[in-house]
Amino acid sequence: MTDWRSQLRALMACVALATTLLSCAGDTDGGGVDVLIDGDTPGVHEVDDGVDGGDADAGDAQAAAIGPGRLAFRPHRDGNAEIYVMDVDGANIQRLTDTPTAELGPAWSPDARRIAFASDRAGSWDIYVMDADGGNVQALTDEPHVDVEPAWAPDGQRIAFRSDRDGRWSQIYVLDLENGRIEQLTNDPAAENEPTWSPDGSSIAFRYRPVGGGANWDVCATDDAGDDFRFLTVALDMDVNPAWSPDGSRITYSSHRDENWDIYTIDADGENTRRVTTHVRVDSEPTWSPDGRRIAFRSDRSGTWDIYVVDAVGGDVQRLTGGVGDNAEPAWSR
Ligand SMILES: [Ca+2]
Ligand SMILES: [Ca+2]
Ligand SMILES: [Ca+2]
Ligand SMILES: [Ca+2]
Repeated sequence: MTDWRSQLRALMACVALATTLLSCAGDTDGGGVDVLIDGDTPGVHEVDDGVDGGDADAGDAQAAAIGPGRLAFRPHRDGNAEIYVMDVDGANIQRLTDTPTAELGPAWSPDARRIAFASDRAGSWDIYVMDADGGNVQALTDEPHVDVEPAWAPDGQRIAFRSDRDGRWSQIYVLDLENGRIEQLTNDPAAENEPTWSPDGSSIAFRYRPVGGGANWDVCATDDAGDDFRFLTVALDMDVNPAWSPDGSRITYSSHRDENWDIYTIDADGENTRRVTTHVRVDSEPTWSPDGRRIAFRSDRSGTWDIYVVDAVGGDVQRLTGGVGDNAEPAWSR
């Protein structure tokens, strides 16, 4: 490969990542850049994050206090985006992917044995799945459009994702893992993305913006056939990053409605809005603990992008990552 071509590809990879990240933050359209770079075979890599919690007993006690499960997340500490996992107290960080391209949007299978994600490693954004240790990577989609933001259905048999494959930049599709069939869930001129399943599998919530909606994104939902469309937020500002609680009763999301990005929750019907964080910096990308008692999220409140955890009703915030490498997209296993 000539040097200029290598540099161009690296630049385009950066543009693709930045575009997707901006889209995740809720203030642009995007995700439409395809980059052709061959990927390496992912493996497991131990990484020193600088925040390892000391002796094992103390770490275990801290993790037990926070709750069950593990956290997948997506830092940018290796020159491009990779999928990592860590214990819920921030210890035992492992890198699961190792490619020169971007891996985004980790999503656990309901049994926590597999992780779906999006990558542009084969020349277009596609949905992939790997074992929870980074092995056994398989492509689930393989076509030239942008397929990103996977969300695993509670039955383990379906994955919802965002795609522009019908020519509109953001609709939601559902892939049946048994037969490979892909059904279009939303089909309208508006933009829908960031799907999240209700735990009974009957509904999918997502981020929605009508044509001409500007920055007024909302959290909306349909049933799993795409019918029964309903608004769950109505504030005239950006309401994004929805995640359905494990017991189905609440949905968390990030919103800019109070002049800066904070974490909120609502009942599954949109009632009883509660503001969970009140920090002046950006709090976004919330994900529930499996017991529903905590919410992990991304924030720049310490001057770097890190993963934090807070009680779902609000309160003290605990930092889990050590300030290295733009940590984002936390996903708490079930
Ligand atoms: Ca990568
Ligand atoms: Ca694709
Ligand atoms: Ca709104
Ligand atoms: Ca904030």
